[in-house]
Formats: sequence, C-alpha cells, structure tokens
Amino acid sequence: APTAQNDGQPRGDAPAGDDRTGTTAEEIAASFHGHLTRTVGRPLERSSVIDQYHALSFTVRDSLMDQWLETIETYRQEDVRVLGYLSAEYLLGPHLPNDLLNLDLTPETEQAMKSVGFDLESIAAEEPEPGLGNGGLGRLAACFLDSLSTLDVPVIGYGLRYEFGIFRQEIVDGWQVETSDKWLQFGNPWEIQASMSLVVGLFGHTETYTDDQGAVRHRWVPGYKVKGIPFDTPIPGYKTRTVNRLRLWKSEAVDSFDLGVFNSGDYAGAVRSKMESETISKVLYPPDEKVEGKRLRLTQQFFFTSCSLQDMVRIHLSLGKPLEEFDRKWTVQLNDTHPSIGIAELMRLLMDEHEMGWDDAWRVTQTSFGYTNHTLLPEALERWPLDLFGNLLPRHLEIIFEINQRFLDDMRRRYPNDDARMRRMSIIGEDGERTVQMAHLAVVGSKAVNGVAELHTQLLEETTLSDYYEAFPERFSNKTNGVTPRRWLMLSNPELTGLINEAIGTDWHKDLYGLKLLEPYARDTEFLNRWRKTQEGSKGRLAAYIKEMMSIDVDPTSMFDVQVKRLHEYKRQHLNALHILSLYCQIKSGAVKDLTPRTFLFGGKAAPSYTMAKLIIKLICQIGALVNSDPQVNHLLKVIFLPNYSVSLGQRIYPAADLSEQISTAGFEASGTGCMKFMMNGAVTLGTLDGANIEIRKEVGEENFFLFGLTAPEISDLRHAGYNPRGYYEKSPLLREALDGLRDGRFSNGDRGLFAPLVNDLLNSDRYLVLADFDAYVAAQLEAGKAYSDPSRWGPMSLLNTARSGKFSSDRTIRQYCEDIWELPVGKR
Ligand code: B1H
Repeated sequence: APTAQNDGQPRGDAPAGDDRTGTTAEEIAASFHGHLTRTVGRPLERSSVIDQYHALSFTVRDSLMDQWLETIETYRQEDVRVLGYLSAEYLLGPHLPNDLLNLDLTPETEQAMKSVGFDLESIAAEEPEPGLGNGGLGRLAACFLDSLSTLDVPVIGYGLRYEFGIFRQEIVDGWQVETSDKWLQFGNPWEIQASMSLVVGLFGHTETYTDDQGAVRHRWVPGYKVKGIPFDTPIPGYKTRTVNRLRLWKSEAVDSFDLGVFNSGDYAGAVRSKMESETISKVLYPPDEKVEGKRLRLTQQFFFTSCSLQDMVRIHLSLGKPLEEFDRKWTVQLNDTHPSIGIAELMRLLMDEHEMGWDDAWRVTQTSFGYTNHTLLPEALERWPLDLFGNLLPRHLEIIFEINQRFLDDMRRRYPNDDARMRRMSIIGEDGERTVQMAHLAVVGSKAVNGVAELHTQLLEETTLSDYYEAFPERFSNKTNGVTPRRWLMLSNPELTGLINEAIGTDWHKDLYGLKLLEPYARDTEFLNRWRKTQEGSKGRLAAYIKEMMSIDVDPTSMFDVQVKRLHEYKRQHLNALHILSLYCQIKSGAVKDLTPRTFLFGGKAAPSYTMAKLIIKLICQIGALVNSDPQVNHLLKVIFLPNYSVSLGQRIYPAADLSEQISTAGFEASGTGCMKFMMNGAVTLGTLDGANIEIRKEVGEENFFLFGLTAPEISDLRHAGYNPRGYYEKSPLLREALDGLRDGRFSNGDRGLFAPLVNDLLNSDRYLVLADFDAYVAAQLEAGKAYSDPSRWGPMSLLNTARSGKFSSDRTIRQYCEDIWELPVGKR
C-alpha cells in the first residue's frame, strides 16, 4: 500500500489509530489517494464524487483483505464445519458505512477525508444500494451474515448476482411507476471475481447405462449448458477479525460467442446463446409472498443452487475428504423453498457424478439440509407444474419421484390404510394440475424445519405442515427472527447510540440484552429529556429530507406515525389509510377539534403486477394530497408517502419514528422484522397479536404496547361462523363515512370509479378482516395519541422499548440456529 510520504498527501493530526487494524487516518488518506490516481485513474482535483467513492471503497476493501485471507486460512487449518447459507435474496444495503463501522474505522476515515478536503457522508451517499432482495426475507439474510461474522461463525452465503435488483419506485400522480435498478452500471468495488467457473446443465434427457463394475447407473444429458461465475463480497464482523464471504453467481454462456455460426453470417444467432444464458442472472423477481410460476424463476433457483452445491463439493474434495462425510463438513440452510431443488441436486451430484449409492446419498443429503419457512400464505408456497419441471430438469424429476415413493412407502407402513394422508403428504400434488410441491420436498429432505416467530411456528405445526409435524415432531423448532443492531441502531442512529453509550457503556454492541441496563433511566427525568431531544433531532433530519425530496413541510414535534414495509393487503396499509380518512372527516365536520398533531409516514413497494396494492398506494397519496393542502386540517395531520423505500431510506426513518404500525391480520405476518428495528430505536408499537409483535409485547410489557384486533383463533372462528364485512360497515358510523366518501368520489375529485375495486372488495369479501378490526384500531390510535401528548408517559415507554429489545438482535437468532440446527460453535476465535 502507498504511504503518506510517497504520495505527498497532507498529514492530518490523526487519532492514535484503531488498535485492532492499527490503521491511521494518514494511512487511509494515502491509500485513498493511491487508489484515486492508480485504480480509478483520476487526479484528485478533477475527481467526481463517484470517483472518490470508488477510491475510498477500494481503500476500505484493502483493509479487509488480510483478515479475509486469514479467516479462510483459519477455517482450512482448523478444519471447521461451514454453513452454506442458500438464499435467492440478499438485501444488503450500502457497504461503505457499514464496513467502516464494523472495522471500527469511521472516525479515522472521516478525518482522512477531511484532510484531503472531502466529506465522508457525501462520498458514502454515492453508493448505489445492492437491492438484491424484495423485503424481509432478503433483509433477514443480510442481518444473518452480519451476525455470523460478528460471532465468528464460518459461513459462505450463496446467491444470485442479479444485474438488476429490486426496481426503483417513483410516484407519479400518486401512482407507483417502476424503473430498473442499474446498480452495477459504474462497477462494484466490493466484489471480487474468483478465477474459476462451474457448468450447470438444463433441459435434455436422462439415460441408463451400465458402468465398468456392471452396475446400472443413471445420467443426465443436458440439452443446454451455462457457466456460473462467482463474485465474492467480503462480510466483516463487528470488531472481530472474521471476514466471511458472500458468493454470488453470474450466468454466462459456455461459449460466449459461436464463431462457427458467426462466420456463416448469422450474427444474431451467434450472440443468441450468450443472451439466453445471461438472462438467468439478469433480474430479481419482484413478487413478494406470491409466486410467479415462470420457468425463468425455476431456472434461476436451480442455477444458483447447483453452482453453490458444486462449489461445496469441490471445496470438500480439495480438502481430501470423502463425500460420505459431506454432512460433517457442511450444514446447508435453505432460506425458504427457493433453493430447495438443492435436495435433488445434491442427490444427483452424489449418485450420478460421484457414484454413491442411494442410501448413502440420502443419508448425507437429509442430514445436511435445514429448511426455514417464511410464510403460510398459500399463494406463496412454491408448486411447479410437472411438465415445466420435467422439461427443464428431467433427472431431478426422476430423483424426486423416487424420494417421494420411498417416503410414501415409509409413511404407508406408519399409517396403514390412510390414503387421504398419503395424498396430502405427497411431494407430488395431485389436485388439479400435477405439481412438485417444494415445501414438501424441503421438509422430507431436511433434518430440521423452522418457522420465524413463535405463533408462525405453531401455526406451521398445526396447519400448513401438520401431517409432517405429526410424523417428525423432533425436526421442528422455532427460531424467532432478529435484526442486526449494528446497522439498525448504531449506524442508522448514532445520536441515540451515543446517548446510550454514555449511560451504560458499550457492552450492548455485541450482546444486545445489555440494553437492560437502561431500564433505571426510565425514571430519570433529565435523561428522558435528552432521550426526547435526541429523537426530535432525528425527526428534524427526516423532516428536512422530506422537505428536500417532496417540498412538504412536516412538524418535527408532531407524532411520527410510521408504516414502512412491502405493500400487501394482509399488512393492511388500507386500514391505516381508512383511519386517517376518518380523522379527516371528523376534523372537517368539527366533531374533533383538538388532536395530537400527527405525521403519517408510509413507504413500501408493490409488486408490479399487484393491482390492488398499487391502488392502495394511490389511495394513500390521494389522502396526502387532500390533507396536506387543507389549512383546516394540515396543522393537525400530514400524510406522506415516501417513494422508493429501501435499506438506506429505512436507516433514515427508523430513528425518527414515534409509533410503529404493525397491523397485519393476525396469523398472516410470519414474523416481521421492521417491528424490531422500530423497537430498538425507541418507537412504541401499535399492533395486532401477530408474528413477532406477540414476542415484542411480551418483552416490553403490555403497558408499553398498543394492542388491538382479533386474535388468530378468533379469526378462524369468525370465518367458520361466516364473516360478513357489511355488518361491520353498517354498525360503525366512522367506517361508513370513510367508505361512503371513497365510493362517492368525495376524496377523488368526484371520480367514483377510482377506488371502487377497493371498496367493493372490502364490503364483499375482505379476506384480511379490515372492517372487523376497524373500530378497535381507531380506539387504539386514540389511546396512542393521548399517550404521546403526555411526555411523562411517552418518555418511559419509548426508552423501555429500546431497553427491552435485546431479544431481537439477530445475534440471538444466530446463536440458536448454531446450537439447535447447525451444530456450529459460536465465538471461538
Ligand atoms: C417473507 C417471503 C417471500 N415470507 C416469496 N415470504 C417471494 C415469498 O419473490 N418471492 O417469490 C419473496 C419473499 N417473504 C417474509 O419473511 C415474511 O413475510 C416476514 O413476516 C418475515 O419477517 C420475513 C423474514 O422471515
């Protein structure tokens, strides 16, 4: 690395330097200057902020590389077991500030940038967010990687290197408009292409042949092959030398260019195969909790899963180990069913490519995998039509048929004469179109199955997977989700972090239960004042951002009431919207005069094909337009839909929230993780008894949580008795006024048709019981508003939410996976 001397750079008065890496501000400045001139190729004076961002990222990456190599070497020498985490999504968020935090180099870097006349914050703002995920599921994978590295657990995260991540959302005239996310267009300084590649087959047919020993064997003769190229991103832990690896696969043509075809004059034909191959890792599928039955999606899943398993097998063999011991060296976690084709693929690799017999291959496979379920929504359970599946993956279909047959033979012995049960449990679904049911394959082929919050796991066991739970209760367990406090508290809320550190020290950074020490401050008025001031600071910064982006004034002393998450009917953003409409009507009619001033903030993307979700966005924006410009109400209410909700936007929002809206229909939100980020930052939850809300309420105490709504059992009773939404409409005057106004075009300049689909759906089916919960929601909101207006009541509630959020660190979650499922030691180094 270049030194300060030979670059002739100004030498700021650097702090002593980090005691772990020993890096000083001078060294950072020197390395930065070196990269700017030699890697990026720009003179300092004429460099753009993007140039500076690249140079600084290379500088930070440099300081990770020694630890990275050291980590890999340690794993090799100590012959540790390694987790292969398979996920179709990683919603990482920006690397630069996070890696600086984890390396403990933020102050030195700030100083280094200042010494060359730049500002770290502005440089960091140039980083395009790697949005390789949709929502909670992808963000969970990213939090897990942070915790795994922080706890020194060996892992390779495997996934797809989408060229286009989650779409960018713009709001035009209140409607969502999608544009493509070209996150790689200026290059990605965080990734390193590994100098190897693997080949993945597709299509074709299978053959039986007799090998040299006279044994009958099977093989797959693919009709088409693609190359998988690995790109590695270092994942540093917080204040540890462990730097794990995220390995994402890019697809390329085996021969990127067919010279023979080209020479014959068919230029288009010569590049066609290249195009088709590269399509596989081109773009992230944007549906969330709803499957898109497209062949390309199955191709993506198989492509990255096959690459990843081949990679594990390759590493395993390079260590000189027999494949019979694969399950001792590796533990493979399936983040939902998206990679569950891996079960058939590992069987194929072991049997067809490495000559293992069925029984050994099955034992190795079945003891290698664990499966995490993330949703009970039937439309999100992956089922592939048999012909599509068999056409793309003929050998895998044969293997799945045999797994199924052996499994059902087994079950038939345990449950004789129970054909209905056999039909329910079969991996091949037979009602209507024949399908491969991936959740069934995942359960049959795994040693462990888990849900992501207590209620969700319980419902999995009692409903969706009940037959399997009855057959293998020992396989099932709960692993309540968590989020990393590094990104979601320390990085996004440095002001609150500083205040907490001052009060209780810093032990909580790696053991979030340590926040318990804050509890006594709930009685310290002076401290509570500082707590509130700090939060008002964050609210002021968000208000400034809103002013800059949307030219709307919001009052930082008003109550910030926030709902940010993917748009989905079960999450009930429209319940929130109906409540705002009702407040609006009451203020207009004079029924309500004094009200705790509120700023309602929304953010979230709708799947591009999800018409109702897009209409709900329009509804929120319409209410915003109505309310924000009306002098009769806008001193009491403001409604903001923040466009393009993302990890970076989340980092601005969570610290500024007073009230956290977690209002899904009970039984539908598997866990939720946004709820945990709010809690850590001192927001109070208003929520239903759903997902992780239940556990949040248990931790924080019922007096510090605003509860409303039907419970999951009440909902199933109501459904059985016959749910009639119109009855609720007729009984509730507030609800009637809001819905009638929507139908009459009162809120849409007389346009009666605009919200008709929404109103009709609510009155006629209301699958998510918005109307049934409306009155209870309004009452809870009133209560929350009152509590907020009394700082002596709100202050302790807010502080205790932070103090009691320890359980919701993903460090806790990862420890539980390590102990119960992966059998991996934690924090050994
Ligand atoms: C969750 C998904 C999901 N559950 C299909 N399921 C997808 C399903 O593109 N697709 O096809 C994408 C995502 N995502 C979420 O997982 C749950 O809804 C949350 O409640 C949970 O907190 C999160 C992490 O476990």
